[in-house]
Amino acid sequence: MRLCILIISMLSLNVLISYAQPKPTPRQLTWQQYETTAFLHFTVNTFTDKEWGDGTESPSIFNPTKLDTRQWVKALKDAGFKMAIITAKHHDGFCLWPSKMTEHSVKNSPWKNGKGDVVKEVADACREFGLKFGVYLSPWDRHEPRYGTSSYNDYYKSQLRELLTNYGPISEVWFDGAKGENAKDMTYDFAGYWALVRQLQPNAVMFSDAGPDVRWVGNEAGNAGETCWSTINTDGLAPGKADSKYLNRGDAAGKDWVPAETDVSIRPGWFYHPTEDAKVRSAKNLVNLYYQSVGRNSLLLLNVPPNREGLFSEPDIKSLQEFRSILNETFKTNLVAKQPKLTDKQLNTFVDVTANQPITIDLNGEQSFDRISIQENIANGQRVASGRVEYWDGTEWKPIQSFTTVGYKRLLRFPAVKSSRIRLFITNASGPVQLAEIGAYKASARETENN
Ligand code: FUL
Repeated sequence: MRLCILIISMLSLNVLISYAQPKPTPRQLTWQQYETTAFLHFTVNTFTDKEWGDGTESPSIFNPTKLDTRQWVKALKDAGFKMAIITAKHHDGFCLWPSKMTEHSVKNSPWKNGKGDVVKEVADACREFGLKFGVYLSPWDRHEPRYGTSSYNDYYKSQLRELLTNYGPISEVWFDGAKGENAKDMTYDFAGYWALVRQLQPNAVMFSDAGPDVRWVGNEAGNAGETCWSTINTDGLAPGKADSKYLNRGDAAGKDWVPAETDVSIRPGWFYHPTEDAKVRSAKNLVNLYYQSVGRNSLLLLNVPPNREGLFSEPDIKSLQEFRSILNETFKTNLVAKQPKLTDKQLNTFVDVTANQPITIDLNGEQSFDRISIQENIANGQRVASGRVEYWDGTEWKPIQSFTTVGYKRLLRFPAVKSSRIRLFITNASGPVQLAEIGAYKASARETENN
């Protein structure tokens, strides 16, 4: 009898454990599938040639005479980006919208005679072109005199409220943890900020180093961990204080679903600098970033800084266009033979896979391919810890590549092989695996050529 009770309680514990496995919220799941999103760093720094303004900049220097947010957003749309996040206020404290809380804003700039609102123009362009819209509001503020006192939290929340109520739906709010070493002591009321976002924009995901919805990938070089779990333990983590290696890899045993966002700039700096016009990442370089972020279960947040005229510069637009055209060419034709669940581009139709029981996948006859894409049905969590793919060479199975985590997407790159069949081994998993999609592709020559 006792044994029976013990077994029953162990079984229910098991059920509890499997139910307790972290899963994305609907807003996180939607966000992850955007894959490529854009950052827009724009402020007084654009005119001073700085990366961090010190808060003494005069609003009179902000004068982007040809500002055209439609040009920015159209370029992003054409390049397949799904969201744009504007630096409404960077560390210098200058506001790109006419905040009622301060005079340090566009309302005292010559641009549009002080009647302009960059945040509104970006929000409107995003709506017009069908992109989601997000805002960055720096907690660290080097201009506002209240900074360093508890009343700054009210100031910050009032600004957040303005952004969250006057510009339509907001899909992401970015909380930067950065702060200069000699900055005044300030205890930010992050719990209060986050509550306000949940109340006013419940569909928005919130980014900070440590979540709550989206975490930093731990570097600004465009590199998600080779192993990248969407789970971490947020206990004891705080914006600006998290361990970057931990964030880069995530944590297989983490109890919180907080996927990694890979933020990186198309230029060396986050803001526009004329001297960097010749240092814009090439399309091929951007494609590599895509593999290192989206292809490792992360999301690419690529910064494209508008210039002093208020426009995207030509070299940036050219790289963006070519980037998407290469990706489109590479992933145009899935060489895997069509099957109802694994090639329908739906995460929620999947095949259950057991660890160490290979599944064989037919291609459309003999094919030459050098890319493989694998996806899990992350709506139900992330389970794959390691695996490998092999190809049939006519006589035996030969290895192609081993991998660790999969999650939303794992992209493999390898020298081309010719075959009509591949097989997939999941060698280790933290629970039952739901394999959602598999693809084999031949990369565009523009990706693989040596130049
Ligand atoms: C950092 C900031 O200090 C940089 O200026 C930039 O905004 C980057 C995205 O985040 O923490």
